[in-house]
Amino acid sequence: MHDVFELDPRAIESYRRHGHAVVRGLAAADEIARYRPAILKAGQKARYDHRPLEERDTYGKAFLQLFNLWRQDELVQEFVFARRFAAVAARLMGVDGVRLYHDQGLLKEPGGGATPWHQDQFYWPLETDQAITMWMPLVGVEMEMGPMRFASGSHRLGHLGEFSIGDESERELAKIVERRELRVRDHAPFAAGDATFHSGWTVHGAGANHTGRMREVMTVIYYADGTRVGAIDHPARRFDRDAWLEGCEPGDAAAGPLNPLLFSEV
Ligand SMILES: O=C(O)CCC(=O)C(=O)O
Repeated sequence: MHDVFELDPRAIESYRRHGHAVVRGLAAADEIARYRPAILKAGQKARYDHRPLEERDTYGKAFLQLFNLWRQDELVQEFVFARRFAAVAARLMGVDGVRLYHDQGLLKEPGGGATPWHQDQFYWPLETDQAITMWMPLVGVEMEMGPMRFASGSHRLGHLGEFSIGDESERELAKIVERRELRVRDHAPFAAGDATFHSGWTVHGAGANHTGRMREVMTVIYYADGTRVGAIDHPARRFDRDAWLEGCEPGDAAAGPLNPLLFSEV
């Protein structure tokens, strides 16, 4: 994958102001065609929830969540480690370097439910506000397939409560979005290889998949190089520290063996 990408300054402004931005054509169609089969194959191996859709709770119905696919396949690793993607993440946040937190495939099945409102950073024991997710469809995604939606400006509100993703996060965060009159934005429709980026504190969710097609999305989470591990003061943050920050204790640099530096200006 080549490194060069001309980032539209309007994306930087949107990210800083609203907590989310769209970057069209970040990966080309031929690149998606090359990496998609490997990502889907790795995803099949990583699938841990084999219950039928109707037996799952709200969170389980929203998508199949397939973690750290880069560890399964060299081609997937090339995609997840792409300097081009990491450079965009760094430029949006205005930092010199970014490390990998983890990747995840998010497959919203035909008939899959809505993704409840939530804040990602509730899960992340990272002492920084400079953390970001790239969400990249591997297929065209129109409104009916359940693209992401973002509560603009919510990243500035910080940690809004100990809400893991589910019915409670949907209910409580919807109240905040309404009370504060936050504008809800999506960037649909998407071509394969377009991407959105959102900040760790941005309140976001997604619609249900009303089509007969799988909404195939790959995500990569990055944080600023130099970030320290935060307090392990919630079971969700303990889970994340153990899973994604191997060997790192609170106060340590968040730079374990699973957190390579994917982009550095220096
Ligand atoms: O793809 C979705 O439905 C939700 C994705 C999401 O919450 C995320 O990438 O942070």
